[in-house]
Amino acid sequence: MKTSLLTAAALSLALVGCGPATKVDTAKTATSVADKHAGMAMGGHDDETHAPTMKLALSPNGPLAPGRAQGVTLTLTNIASGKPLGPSDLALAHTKRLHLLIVDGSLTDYQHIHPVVDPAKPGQWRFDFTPLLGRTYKVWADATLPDGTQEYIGAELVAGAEKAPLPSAATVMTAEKDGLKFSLSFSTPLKVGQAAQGSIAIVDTKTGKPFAALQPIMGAFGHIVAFAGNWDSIEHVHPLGEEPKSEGERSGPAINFHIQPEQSGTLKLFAQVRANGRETIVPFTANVAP
Ligand SMILES: [Cu+2]
Repeated sequence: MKTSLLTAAALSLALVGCGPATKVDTAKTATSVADKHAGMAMGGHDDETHAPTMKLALSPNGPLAPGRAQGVTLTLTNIASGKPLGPSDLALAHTKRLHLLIVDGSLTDYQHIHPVVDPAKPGQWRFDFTPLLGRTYKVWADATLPDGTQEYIGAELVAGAEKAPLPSAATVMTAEKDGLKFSLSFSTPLKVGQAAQGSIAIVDTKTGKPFAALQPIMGAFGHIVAFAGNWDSIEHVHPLGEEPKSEGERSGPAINFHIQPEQSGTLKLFAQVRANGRETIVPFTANVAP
């Protein structure tokens, strides 16, 4: 496993000069990959796998129900020390200490939430969650340790007994929302273990012209998250291109990223951008050849 990952890393270096995308299977264990964007920007490549070091626990303050906001208490614990982790134990990544990527079993209701710390309860975080569906959700905490090691730590939240249908496998490469049209393409057909560059071109639907006024959102011009169809893994996606240095900066008309899928089959991607002062999330479905 270690060897294959190293090979994959070398391959991705050769192809696009970026680190490996790594499957994380936290239903059982959480693999992690050092995901050093700063290092990447400077040409450094010190990605490597580690055993999971953190554990995630979620406790809703009441029953979760579709369409209703519910407070949830979150504890992130260092497995070795048993110590709960607060903001000072985590590094800033994309302007936040902790990102939650939440998705239901059909991979349709995706939400990106930033928990906050309760000053009265050290070691405890909280967030409000409004599930749209009465199903089980997977919550992936995206946390970066001060040494730059990034981990995805998974846990489940049950919002009802409804069984989620399998994610649709039909390819969806375009999306339209909030006056923008998004078209996804890949430099090469997606294949397990093979690096590819993805690009999402954005057009203003009113004028039909390429849209080049993307605003910074969490220290980037766009965030892309990719879930494998088995619902049990999240793929590493590395944004490419310059990061904004000020709020006034604009970018477009495309956002580019690097991905190296670790799972074959359906791949669901969500792109999150900010334009005209509004945040927009759009879904895509691609397929990864074995
Ligand atoms: Cu986030």
